[in-house]
Amino acid sequence: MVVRARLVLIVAAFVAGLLSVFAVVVIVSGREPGAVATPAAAIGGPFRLIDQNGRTVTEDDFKGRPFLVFFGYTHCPDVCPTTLFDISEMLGKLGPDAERVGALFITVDPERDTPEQLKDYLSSFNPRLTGLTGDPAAIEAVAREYRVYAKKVPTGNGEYAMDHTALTYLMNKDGRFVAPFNLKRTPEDAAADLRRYF
Ligand SMILES: [Cu+2]
Repeated sequence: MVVRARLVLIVAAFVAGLLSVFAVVVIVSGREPGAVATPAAAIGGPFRLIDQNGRTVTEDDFKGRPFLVFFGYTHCPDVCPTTLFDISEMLGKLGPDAERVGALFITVDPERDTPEQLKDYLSSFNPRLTGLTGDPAAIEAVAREYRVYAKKVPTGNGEYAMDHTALTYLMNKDGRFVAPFNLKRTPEDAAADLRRYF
């Protein structure tokens, strides 16, 4: 229950942040139309990370395809595996069209989530998932761009968990943020929704 309550808080904080971005845009655009960044521009951005096969991956690799971004870590007890399972089910429903989307799992725990660890972990999920890690500075930078909250929480014996934002971001084929992507529906419905952004 504590974990759940904490996650609710994290999501609430994110939504509040998002709303304030929209509010600022509305206020600014009221004054000076045409010279304003869209809210979409406020979330996401360039990154340079390493995938589970040791290859360098940047946002350019997803140009022309909508993609989902989820931040988490492989030692996560429930939210990450559940989300990755839901994304996997949806990718399965896309069939061959799964090649037309990206699905990124970016670690907030680069210390433990090496490319090898990601590869091992992701072998339980849809092979089209891209696991991404990097040096702590690169991870911090991409988390900041996506306004992701992540914090180490010691659990005793030198072990730790990570509190983290548990949103799945839908980015369009220009790499711009569209909206949080809803996975709490049938994989068929989620897949149909994603197809609208091909
Ligand atoms: Cu998690």
